[in-house]
Amino acid sequence: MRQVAISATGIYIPPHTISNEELVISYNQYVHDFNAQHASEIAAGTVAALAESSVTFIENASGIKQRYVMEKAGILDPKRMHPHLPQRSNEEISLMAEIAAIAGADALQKAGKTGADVDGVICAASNMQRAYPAMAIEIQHALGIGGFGFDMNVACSSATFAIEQAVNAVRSGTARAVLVVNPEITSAHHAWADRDCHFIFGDVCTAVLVEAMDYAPAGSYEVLGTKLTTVFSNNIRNNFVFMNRSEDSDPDARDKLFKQEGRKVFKDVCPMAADHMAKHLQSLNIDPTTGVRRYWLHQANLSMNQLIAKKLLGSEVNEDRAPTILDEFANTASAGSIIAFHRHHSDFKTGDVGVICSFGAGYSIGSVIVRKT
Ligand code: CO8
Repeated sequence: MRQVAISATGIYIPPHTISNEELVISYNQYVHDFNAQHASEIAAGTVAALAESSVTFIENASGIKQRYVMEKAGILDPKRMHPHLPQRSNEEISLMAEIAAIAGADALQKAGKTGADVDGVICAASNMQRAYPAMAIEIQHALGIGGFGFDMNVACSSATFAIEQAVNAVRSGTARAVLVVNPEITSAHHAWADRDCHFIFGDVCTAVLVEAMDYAPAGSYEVLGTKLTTVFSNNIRNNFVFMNRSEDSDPDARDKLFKQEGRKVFKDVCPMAADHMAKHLQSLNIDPTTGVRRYWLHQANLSMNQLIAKKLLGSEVNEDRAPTILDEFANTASAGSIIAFHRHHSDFKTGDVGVICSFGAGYSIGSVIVRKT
């Protein structure tokens, strides 16, 4: 079996930012408009009045300060509250493929490789722009990559689950290198008019190049192991699907967007993620406290990451041990732990070990343990 490494990562950052202040002003305008429009029903008790959102709540509850988005005006328009993303013709590259090709090219360039050096693309994200042809095949085409391409979705764990597939393909010799891309345009399927979650998500795309060790540049990150776990839960759900028309269900109904029981998710997932990493590290005889230099955790909630680290290590962790990027990016679904790795690995020394870990809908948890060569 071949040894396998992550040789480079890449990123595409969208052109617009929305601060919590901007988001709350727009959301509260929507609340005032709604309450004024339904004043008589609210007075009669047949419609519940909406409550305002607050910047203080958002920052205290989540740690998020801003998010990047592909388009801003539509999201902040209280009469619309979702982005304007004009439909492209079949002759143009699709939006997801475009941002994935940019992030992918960034990773290839950092590894000193071209598309001709890669034998596969996995496009792994929480939502796909279309059912077929696969986004991955369009990205393959854009980057001049041969071999195969396929799409996969394990929500927030899409990236780590895809890295395992890439590692297996390279380890078994079916590919020299596989490019994993995570184009997360969360803004298009987010419930911007729901006070409980309107602040949570942001857009981005990350890329990870997985290569055979004998082929990867010096200083790559050897993959010591990968571990995936799933446990069914309805606490994070989105019912938007190809059958909506045949179900005669409303495609604009609330359940056709991201929906969650945030408190329950927090409570369920923290112990699961800590236990998952503990077992994975134990299987490789690595001590979570002394044997791991850094944890690049999924970026959904700052207190969640603090609690997971505390359960795993028995003490609070600082930014050096478990860096935060969600203050700048918000929750970017599968891309969060990869952005943390992308931004915070240049200080690693040969032999340092780190853990990339995602957790989210499904529930799904994925970890990748790497060692700097
Ligand atoms: N402003 C002011 N007050 C608010 C707001 C708001 N915006 N929202 C809620 N409140 C109030 C509530 O009404 C409540 O008031 P009261 O106590 O009077 O009832 C109080 O604040 C507390 O509310 P919560 O219990 O809901 O607040 P929490 O402290 O639990 O924080 C969080 C909410 C931040 C959502 C938190 O629960 C959390 O982070 N949970 C974990 C979430 C998580 O990790 N989810 C994973 C989802 S990501 C994923 O799996 C990917 C899916 C695919 C991507 C989809 C892209 C669109």
